[in-house]
Amino acid sequence: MAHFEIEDAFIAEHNAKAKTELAQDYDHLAVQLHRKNVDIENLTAKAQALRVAIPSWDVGTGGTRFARFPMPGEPRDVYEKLQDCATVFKLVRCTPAVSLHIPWDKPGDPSALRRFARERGLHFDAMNSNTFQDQPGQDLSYKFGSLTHPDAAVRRQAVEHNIDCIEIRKVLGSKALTVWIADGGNFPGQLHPRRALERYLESMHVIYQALPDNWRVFLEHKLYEPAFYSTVINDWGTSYYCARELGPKALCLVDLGHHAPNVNIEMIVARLIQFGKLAGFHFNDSKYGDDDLDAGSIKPFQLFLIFNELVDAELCGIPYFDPAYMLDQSHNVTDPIESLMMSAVELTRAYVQAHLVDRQALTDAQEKCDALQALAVLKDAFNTDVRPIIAMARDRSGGAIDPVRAYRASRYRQRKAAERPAEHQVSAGIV
Ligand code: LRH
Ligand code: MN
Repeated sequence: MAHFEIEDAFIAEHNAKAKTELAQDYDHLAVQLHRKNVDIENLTAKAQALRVAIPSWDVGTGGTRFARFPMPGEPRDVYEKLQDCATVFKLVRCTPAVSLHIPWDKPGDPSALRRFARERGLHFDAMNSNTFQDQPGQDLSYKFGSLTHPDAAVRRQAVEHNIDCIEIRKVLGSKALTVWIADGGNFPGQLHPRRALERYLESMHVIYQALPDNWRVFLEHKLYEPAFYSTVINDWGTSYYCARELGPKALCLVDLGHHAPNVNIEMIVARLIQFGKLAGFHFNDSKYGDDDLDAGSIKPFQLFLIFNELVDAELCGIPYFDPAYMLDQSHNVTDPIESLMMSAVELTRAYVQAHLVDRQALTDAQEKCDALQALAVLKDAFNTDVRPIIAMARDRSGGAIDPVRAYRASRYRQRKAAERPAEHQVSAGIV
């Protein structure tokens, strides 16, 4: 059965209806920005240049420990996941990279998968190892930990899994491995905090030695869950210490949902930039815990403030500043393709608004201790409606001016429901 794909002609036809209004809104904004000596074309070029990676595990419906409500037309294997990632890329044009999770997406034939991806304009970004679940036929369980498990044999098994991931990646062609471990305890006394961290470093040193030159390993910290009392790599400080101990190829990845409520994440970003250890991000949003909600859906100002630190570093030409931007969300009640498109648009909004900040005026206010003026400079950028810029950027890059409307008009999901009869029974859990 042929696989339905949205054609460029369909997108062009869709855009034709919206071009006039977009041009009017764009020209109007251009006049407003010109008054501030801002060249709108520079911002549109920035919007066209932004790149965000899509996590393969996010194109399926997510769930919680209580339930998961699959929808018709869900991808059933890594190839169908790539079809959906390609559809997101086709409509928003800023997501050519896919981040795989092993073994969820372990390809039988990595070079065939690489070809399939390339034929759809996709390539692979950081790969994620998984020692937080037991796989069928696995010798030793990760119930009580993986890289920090008291039993050296379990640690060895976890190290070997990460090295397997490195081997797969050599064929798939991306140069970063993300290591998030769930290791921790549910009760006081269950873990010896210092011994556990020593074992983490001992295991990570072996993985680090297996990394080819110019590759990077991203350490992902998380405050809690699934461990509910102590987590071994629980915060950015611990992650930073480990990245320093391991060496220049080790960097710290910031998943926005992995912090206690109200933690000042943009400050953590500024620190990791200054220390030369910022790997990149798993963007999402949350109200309480690691809710994995759509980026910018709950705290859009925080997302803007994070990009304000990133753009400030970009403009200051911080050496080796090359953060990886990835989404990591769980789409429990929306069509994942729609949520991923809107989240990519939200990141582009925050990035463009951060480029709108009058850096000289901000520095002047900071140096004069004029707190109100400093906030006003940031708010002026955040309150500027840059949607005409990011829509124009999509249009010029061959994407859809209104990606969700085009996607719905294509009836892609309904067509996939016909192509992909559901195989699985309803289950709980994030994927
Ligand atoms: C852990 C995490 C990690 C992934 C997993 C799917 O909460 O953010 O990045 O491996 O989600
Ligand atoms: Mn994550």
